[in-house]
Amino acid sequence: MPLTVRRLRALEILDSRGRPTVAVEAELTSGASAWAQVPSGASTGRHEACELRDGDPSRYGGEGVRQAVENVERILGPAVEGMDAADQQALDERLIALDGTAAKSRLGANAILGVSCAVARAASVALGMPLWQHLAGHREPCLPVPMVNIFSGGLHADRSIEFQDYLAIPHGFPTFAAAVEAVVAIHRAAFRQTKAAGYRLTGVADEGGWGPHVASNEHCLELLTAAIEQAGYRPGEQVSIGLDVASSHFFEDGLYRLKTDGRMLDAPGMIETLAEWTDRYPVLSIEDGLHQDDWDGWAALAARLGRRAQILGDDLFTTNMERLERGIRSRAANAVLVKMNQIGTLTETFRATDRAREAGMLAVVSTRSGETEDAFVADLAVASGAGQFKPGSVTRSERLSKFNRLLEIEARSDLPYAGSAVFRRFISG
Ligand code: 2PG
Ligand code: MG
Repeated sequence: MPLTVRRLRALEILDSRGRPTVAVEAELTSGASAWAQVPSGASTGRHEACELRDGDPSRYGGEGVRQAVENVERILGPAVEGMDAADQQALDERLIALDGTAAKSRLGANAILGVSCAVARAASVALGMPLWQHLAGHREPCLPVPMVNIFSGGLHADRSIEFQDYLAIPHGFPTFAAAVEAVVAIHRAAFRQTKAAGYRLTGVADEGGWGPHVASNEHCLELLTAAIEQAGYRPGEQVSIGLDVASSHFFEDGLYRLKTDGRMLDAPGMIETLAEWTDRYPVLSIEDGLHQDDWDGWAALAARLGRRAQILGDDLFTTNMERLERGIRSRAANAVLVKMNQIGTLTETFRATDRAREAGMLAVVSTRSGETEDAFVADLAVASGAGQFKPGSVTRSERLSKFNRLLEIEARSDLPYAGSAVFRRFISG
């Protein structure tokens, strides 16, 4: 019996930064219904799909999403009523066609993604299947290695330093649960290291990591390496480091402005610096090391470091197939960061992880810096088989909803933990 969409409802809710976002409820004729909540970024790439905001300064400083909510209830809902909720591709194609613009700027990618996810979850409820299993289809699901934010800078910590994320990658563990235990110990050890180095910590940054005003961008790498050791783990072997440079956000007039370090670098200077740091610290992943439109620079960075580390495109690709194809052709990166709301439907999101695998690239499913308590993306990460997931840190409930969901999936299934196998091409021995 087909699972038919009966009705969609939508609501303006708040994300983890207290900014409005969209929630959608899908009800099927079987009686099953489910909600989905849409995340929102801060360090957004120029080529992302459009997040529709009202622009009415009298409400939430113009950031309200009432128009997106209305688009779900008045336009998208009636158009998908009667469709088969289990046929995600047909549903998403209808949504894409209804909008009709490349960036989903007419109806809003936030409105469209809410519908795409809510219908998928309602279908999984009706089928009595865990969401990850319903989403996985022919793919090989697994528990992903989390890439966990320990120190934050850039737009997630009021520009305390320029680099945005210093992440712990706990690949050398047999289970997801053991990996979580390790990163929690490292997060705590990082607090102790930072205090011992004389810095004041008064709270956590947007993604739950520490956001200290350290003396230099490199110093966070020292602190994180020391924290891994102090927590009792072997850097590089059990736990490696990831960087999200998010460099588009401090690139001005042709230069990367590392104000904290008193340095201005061009692209070759950035590549040199990243290479030096990869020599000195157990760096296994470098995201957005160069700005979002420097295709030649990216190819040079990947040629220089791509055998030793994951060269990961976030703002570069924005989960957009045209940009991903260009990156594959030009060897601009060896990995793609995948965010549902950068593109706006589940079908397009899976297209990116599937294409990466086919092209021999790695993929990392990611949350946004503005999240909600919805853990949909955790199921997506499992279903994609990507083997890597970027959930933010191990504090703040919008982050823990994802960790806790993955712990639950691991406990209730036989799925393997992706572990060090994901990084085999970089880790010798
Ligand atoms: C990123 C994300 C998550 P934002 O840059 O990778 O860390 O941040 O959602 O602000 O784009
Ligand atoms: Mg990023």
